[in-house]
Amino acid sequence: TTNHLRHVESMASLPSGAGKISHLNAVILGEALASEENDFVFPSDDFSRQALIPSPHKYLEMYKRSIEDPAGFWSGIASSQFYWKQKWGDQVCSENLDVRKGDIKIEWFKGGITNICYNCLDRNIDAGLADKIALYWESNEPGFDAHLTYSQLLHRVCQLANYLKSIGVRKGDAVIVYLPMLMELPITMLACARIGAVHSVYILLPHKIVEKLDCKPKVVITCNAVRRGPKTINLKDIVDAALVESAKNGISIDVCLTYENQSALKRESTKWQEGRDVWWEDVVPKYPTTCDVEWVDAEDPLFLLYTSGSTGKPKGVLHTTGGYMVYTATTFKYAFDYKESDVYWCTADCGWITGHSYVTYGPMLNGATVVVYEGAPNYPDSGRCWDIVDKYKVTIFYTAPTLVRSLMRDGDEASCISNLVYTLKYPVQNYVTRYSRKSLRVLGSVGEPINPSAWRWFFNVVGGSRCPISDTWWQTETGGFMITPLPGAWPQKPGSATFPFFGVQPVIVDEKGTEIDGECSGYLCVKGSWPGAFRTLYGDHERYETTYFRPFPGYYFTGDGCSRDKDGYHWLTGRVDDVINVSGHRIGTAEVESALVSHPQCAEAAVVGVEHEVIKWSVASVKGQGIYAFVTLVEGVPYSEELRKSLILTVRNQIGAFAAPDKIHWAPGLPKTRSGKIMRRILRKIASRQLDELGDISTLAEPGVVDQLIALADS
Ligand code: 6R9
Repeated sequence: TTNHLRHVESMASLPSGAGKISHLNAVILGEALASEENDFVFPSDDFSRQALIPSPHKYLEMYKRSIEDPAGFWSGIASSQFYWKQKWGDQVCSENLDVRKGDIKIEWFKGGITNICYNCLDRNIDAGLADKIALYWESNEPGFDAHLTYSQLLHRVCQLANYLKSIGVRKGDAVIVYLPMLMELPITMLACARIGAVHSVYILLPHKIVEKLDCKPKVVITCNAVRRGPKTINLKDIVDAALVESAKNGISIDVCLTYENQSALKRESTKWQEGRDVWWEDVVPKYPTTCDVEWVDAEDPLFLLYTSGSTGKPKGVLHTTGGYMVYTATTFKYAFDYKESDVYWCTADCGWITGHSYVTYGPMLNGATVVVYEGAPNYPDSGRCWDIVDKYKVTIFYTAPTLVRSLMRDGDEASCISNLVYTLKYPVQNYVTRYSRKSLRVLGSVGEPINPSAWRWFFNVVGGSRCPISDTWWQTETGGFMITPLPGAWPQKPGSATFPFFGVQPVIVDEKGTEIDGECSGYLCVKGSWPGAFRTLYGDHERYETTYFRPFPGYYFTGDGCSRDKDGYHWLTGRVDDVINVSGHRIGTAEVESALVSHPQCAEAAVVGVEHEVIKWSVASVKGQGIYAFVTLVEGVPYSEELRKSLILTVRNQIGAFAAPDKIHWAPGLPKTRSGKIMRRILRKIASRQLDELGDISTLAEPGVVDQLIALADS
């Protein structure tokens, strides 16, 4: 940290926005500067003036306090901004983070009695937000929408909470939630929290996961179907199949509460199991609109989120109540420079941690107005996001690089307009600029490193060069943001997540676990604990310790690679297993991908390492691993030999000859999870032609792309 503080201190002497306009222009023009590291994008004076953290000085002052006195820093926030039925005991935080000193233990605000649903709803209503819009819901089909004020939301939450109690759900019981982005999803999460039940939300419900659940759920909450783009997806069928599997493993579900999503599928067409299945609309509205809160300890579990580990059993990441509450609310507030008048839209699904922390809890704890969108971001066409931004006057827009790149690929020119109504409303025009977007003031990115070229497009085209981008680095395990820009506080560098959030001490270590100082790259770890950290892997504390605390004793190991530049900015280089070793050069896949994507005709790239001897196409020399790049192209651009050469040349020029891909594999689409992460595990198998070892592809957003890729492998 001393190192980090020194860097920020030197940065504190940088001028803020003033006088930097010409530099900013150079950045806007997209001039490929010699090094990304020297690319500063300064916030405007106007933005900084109104920002919660207006300068590096202010950040530094708060950051120092958060590190020197974490207990004082966090308890100050916890007691002034949240309701506690009873205050925590003598110790704000009690922890052991060193496996050599015994079991890993993290506790914050232990003995404090509270309820996160109360803090999201009742507390804000008491503070005068009863009639403020809590949720705007936008359907997949343009023109269909709904909204709820804070008091209406509380009523809905209480009705469901009462129903759940009536069927026997008690404090500590697990509830499985498999709902699309309807208002009923945050309602369900909040209702569980209100009665102390532990929700476990899924994006996908492959039976492989259900059969391995340790939490012995009795209730599943789902809906019959959802519309995503032109497709109708029958969720209830998926649930039914998963429940058949789980029954074989001794998990019997008593109640499957099913919301009838009428716009997608009518109830007559839904398969039904009498005695187990119940229509939400038939029961929930009959219950009272008030419901007493179940007061819980700060360390009582709030939710489980199963993340499909790359191998073996899924990991049940467990978050508890108090620390998570304080952390998500505080990170949301500062990283998005939140103001009461903001309208916030995060495109993430609630089945991803991003939806937990930054669709539901973080924003609601701040009394924010949140947009929930059911559908596909490019439906009916690639302008939909900006249509929604204009419709609701969205001020903070938070999304993933994968979406930014795909919208960038669809081009600024409208080339295919798929819907008649849209064609009439918007005769061929730019997908982005046909909308005003002037409400936007802060943009956000999460999930992967955002390539500098995608960053610039997001910044210049979407944000009109006006809106800072919060490139938030964090994980399911961390609960909330860890390394993130604070908008307006300091200049950004496109592609860098910048500096740690308050209370977070990132350290970069070498193979031996020794902390390295100054300009360096290595394994990213975290020293000390922060309130939002996960407390265990459900039912497997041993695996928690082995995976996260044993690799570098004394630290939490993130599994990510990271470098720190001369100005102290952090650059995430991807998962450390995504490092390729070519003739002794360690190359992060993210670096090569970034270079490829900076080519004007390349939309997206995924790079994997392959053993040289197994590849027919390899050059004769033995380089250890070869670099195999999958690329998707900007819409309308044909793949050609000339383009292949020019892509390779781009990488040579930007990184060096040693990083030039040995093989370019043209791909119409890439295999991704629903949260937008490229599944490199599958690409590695395709690259090394081990096609019978593809493994489970059921968690892919579009499993069809795998066949396409295989078909194109040797063309
Ligand atoms: C929130 C979330 C965590 C992994 C993480 C890292 C990658 C997320 C990033 C990022 C670079 C960012 N990641 N945000 N890499 N820059 N802004 O994504 O959680 O699904 O658990 O994934 O995602 O590799 O370790 P989760």
